[in-house]
Amino acid sequence: MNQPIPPATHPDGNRRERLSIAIVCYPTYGGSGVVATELGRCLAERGHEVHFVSYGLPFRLDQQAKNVFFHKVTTLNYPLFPGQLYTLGLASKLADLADEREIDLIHCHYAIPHAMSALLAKEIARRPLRVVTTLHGTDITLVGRDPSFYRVTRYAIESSDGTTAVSRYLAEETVRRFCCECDIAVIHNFADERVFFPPFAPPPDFDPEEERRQLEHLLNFPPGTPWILHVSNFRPLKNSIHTVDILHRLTQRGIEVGLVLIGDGIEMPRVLERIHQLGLEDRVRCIGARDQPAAFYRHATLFLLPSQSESFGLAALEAMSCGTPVVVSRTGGLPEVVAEGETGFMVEPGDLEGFTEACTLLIEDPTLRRQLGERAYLHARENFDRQAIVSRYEDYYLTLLGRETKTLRSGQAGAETG
Ligand code: GMT
Repeated sequence: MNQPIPPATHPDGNRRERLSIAIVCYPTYGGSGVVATELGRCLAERGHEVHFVSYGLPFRLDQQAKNVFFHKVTTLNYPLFPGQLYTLGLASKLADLADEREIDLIHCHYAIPHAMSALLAKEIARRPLRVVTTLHGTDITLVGRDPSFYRVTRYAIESSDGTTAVSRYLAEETVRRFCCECDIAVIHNFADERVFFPPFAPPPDFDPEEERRQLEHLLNFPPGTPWILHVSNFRPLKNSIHTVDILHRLTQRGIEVGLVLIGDGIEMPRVLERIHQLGLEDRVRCIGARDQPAAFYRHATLFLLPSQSESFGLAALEAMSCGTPVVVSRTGGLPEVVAEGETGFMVEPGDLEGFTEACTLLIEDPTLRRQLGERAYLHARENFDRQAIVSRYEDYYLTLLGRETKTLRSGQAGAETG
């Protein structure tokens, strides 16, 4: 006989109903997969049963963690089909899972095609299900806008039981572009403070100086060289190539500086070519995709994100959580994450001279750098608190499920709507 399942424990001391949640995300190097993985892990730590469903293991997922399960979607590749019908394979997997593991709710990260698969699974499954869709960025600003997907994206947003967006900017863009007749809850992203902490506020038994020495050994820049960090999935809208142009301008100003690139993507060959064209091989380190980038964030001189568009900019938040000032584009949701002149600088996308100037200021003024780094850390902790954000998702689920939320602290029920 099944043992009674204890209610989920919650850091505010209340106990909540234990849910069985399916999380659908992309497994590849990218912010939406990271957010999905970190959220799922935190929900599992609270006692919920969390099932990740994707075509590959999400790149930061620890399968050994308690209450965490991974289900791989496989699809038939048949000569009549123009491509693999992932949407259908995913729907089928979700419907099976819902029945077998008594799933309460499917949480889709990135609308296309995940939300459509989840809605189909909801039709097929033999138990009632709720579907939550979190919009992350290009699912609205690029892919979903494409005429070939527009109607389906709009339908998916309107038909989900709940839709959230990672920034006010993205919620407003969604309403504007899709004329959606639904409330979109804004729930910002978070960075896990147990992993992303600064060298000046380390946990007990952690030696940041030893970590710095190891990193210096790995990077092998001349001793004392400041270095800029860029972390992205190297797609064209990240403007990663601009990091090399900015480095070039800094060296033309006579500034000794290095550049560390973490991640990979279709723009990488162009970036490598530009490094070669400008003769900057000695100053750039291409590290590739890392599932544990925190040490790099912690010891970088500054973090650079010159994107053309960015609905949130999770990498900037991770850098700030590590006490590193940021230089980012003034675009999309980044002004909701970065406090201008307080935690870093914002520059118009494409303004290479403006980016170079902001980097120069930080590289040449250690006092300013330290002040901004400290404020960045505090800003991240105060405004993007992990536990508070996980609780908002949890409350959102319970409200949609019509479940008991009366144990919540007053004023906490539900999310801000945009
Ligand atoms: O929209 C994308 O490009 C996909 C997504 C990803 O998987 O990398 O990135 C988006 O989601 C992140 C997590 O919410 C945000 O931090 C990124 O700003 C956002 N990317 C864009 O808007 C370009």
